[in-house]
Amino acid sequence: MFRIPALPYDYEVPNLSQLALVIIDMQRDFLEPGGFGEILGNDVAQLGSIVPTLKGLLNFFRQNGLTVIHTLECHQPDLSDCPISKRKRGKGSLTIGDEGPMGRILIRGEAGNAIIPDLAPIEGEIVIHKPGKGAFYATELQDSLQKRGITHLFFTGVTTEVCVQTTMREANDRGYECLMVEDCTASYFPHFKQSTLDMVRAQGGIVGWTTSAQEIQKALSPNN
Ligand code: C5J
Repeated sequence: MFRIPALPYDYEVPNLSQLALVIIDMQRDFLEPGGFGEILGNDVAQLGSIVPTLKGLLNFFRQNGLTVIHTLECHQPDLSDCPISKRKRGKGSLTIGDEGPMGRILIRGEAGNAIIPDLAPIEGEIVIHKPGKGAFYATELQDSLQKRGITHLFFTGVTTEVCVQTTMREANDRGYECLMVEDCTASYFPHFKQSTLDMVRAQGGIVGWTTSAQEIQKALSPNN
């Protein structure tokens, strides 16, 4: 049993084989100028600060042979999996599927849709392409987790209050033990990130737990 100091109380991992690190949507489309995040009017510079800490946690998982899952928000080139309502959102000059500086916006396979090079998946890691905000909607994620016997999920990535929180809530309803890594998630709106952390921890951890990358690495370290 591994015990991680967390809020609102310690988080326990019975066995490391039951654990996965979930990295949500660390894509150029959200972190770089010219992508989906910027066309919605956001300051994309807000998101880059978590990359070194998240990279450290990812390396820790890799070095210890632990399960890593990456997600990408994306749509088919013919947009058959993109509801009209989603295309109509936002007031930018471009929308999902339009040609932008990094290729077609939020379209699978386009340059802007890739995960940023610092966090690119390596062989053996699970990669989930998702058309929605939540990673369980219209994907094979639940099957993948069940096949591997995974019950405990650490959530990281962007943006905290949209795709990260949506996926964590979906996971919570499916019975997973969910922990959000405070310094490995970011929002275009820092106060939304803070509110999300507060919501997760409220009411005795109604959606799960939060902690830092350092506490995780200390608690799970083989030398501990
Ligand atoms: C958004 C996401 N914000 N990955 N996507 O549209 O959070």
